[in-house]
Amino acid sequence: MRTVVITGGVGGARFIRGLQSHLGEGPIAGGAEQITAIVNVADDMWMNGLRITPDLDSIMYALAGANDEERGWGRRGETERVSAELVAYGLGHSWFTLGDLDLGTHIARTDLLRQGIPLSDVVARLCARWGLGARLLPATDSEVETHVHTTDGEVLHFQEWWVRYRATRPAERFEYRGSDVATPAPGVAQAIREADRVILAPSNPVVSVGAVLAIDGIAQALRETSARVVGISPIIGGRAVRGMADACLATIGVAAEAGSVGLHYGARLAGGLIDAWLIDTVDASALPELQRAGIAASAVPLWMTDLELSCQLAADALRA
Ligand code: FO1
Repeated sequence: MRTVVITGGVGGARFIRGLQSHLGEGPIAGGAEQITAIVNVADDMWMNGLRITPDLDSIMYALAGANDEERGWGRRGETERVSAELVAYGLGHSWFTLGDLDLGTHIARTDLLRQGIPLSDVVARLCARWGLGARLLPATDSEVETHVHTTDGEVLHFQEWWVRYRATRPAERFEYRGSDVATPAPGVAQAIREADRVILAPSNPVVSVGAVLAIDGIAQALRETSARVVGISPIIGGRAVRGMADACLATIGVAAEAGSVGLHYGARLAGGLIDAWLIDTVDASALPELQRAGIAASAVPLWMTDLELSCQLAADALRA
């Protein structure tokens, strides 16, 4: 079976690991099950002359078992000697640390990109080292970056808004800069169309899943695929599971509620993007309104605090 997961970084990584565990996937792949992750690139940025791609790296490191589980990003056992040197030269960023091992990835990626190799091929090359047992595709090979227009008139790259200001500066709107000319990376639309099932990971609906859907042709492929499309709420009990999805939802006028986010994606039979929507048991009161909207909703435990729970969530998603 072919499963496609549309995802951002941390939440999606946990879910995909659960999916691999449930399908008996991973490096010992039977091959009968194929997982393709279509990953957000709009968190990406140039820093110190290097192309940083946080969501792709979160998924790659997590599936490789090389990630820092506590922080949710970067490498396990990281050191920051090079970053300290950059600071000493006045070229560091107090609010964003590039670890030494992580820099190995950024240098390798930038080296390949500067040779004219498209991002999707660069991703395949970097992932080949780790033997992930899943295919990672960037949503697009173009540079698309989320910029945040704050209510006090400044425009910040998403990373600065997210990491430096922890999403505390009210955002008037999110601009997916470059999405107007971006096209899906090779294989993305085809993967969605040929999938047996598509899952929207419990990632930020605005700056992660939303930024993927902003790439021309991807939302359309979702509407047209014969696969069942199942979404997983990133909001549990009115709070974002990780990060600050609630701050992003407020900006687009969607309540930080599991039901509201499902309605925001909309039922495919009503022209929307999902057939089914998983919410946590604490949000079960939202089931009727979702079902009335044509969304097959179910309430299951959504917290993925360990692999066992992620595996169970994957099983629930495939059954939804
Ligand atoms: N997040 C932080 O909160 N602080 C950091 O210093 C930081 C550095 C960093 C470096 C590379 C990378 O790929 C990700 C990094 N992140 C950091 C996380 C990043 O902001 C998130 O992974 C996503 O972009 C937000 O979803």
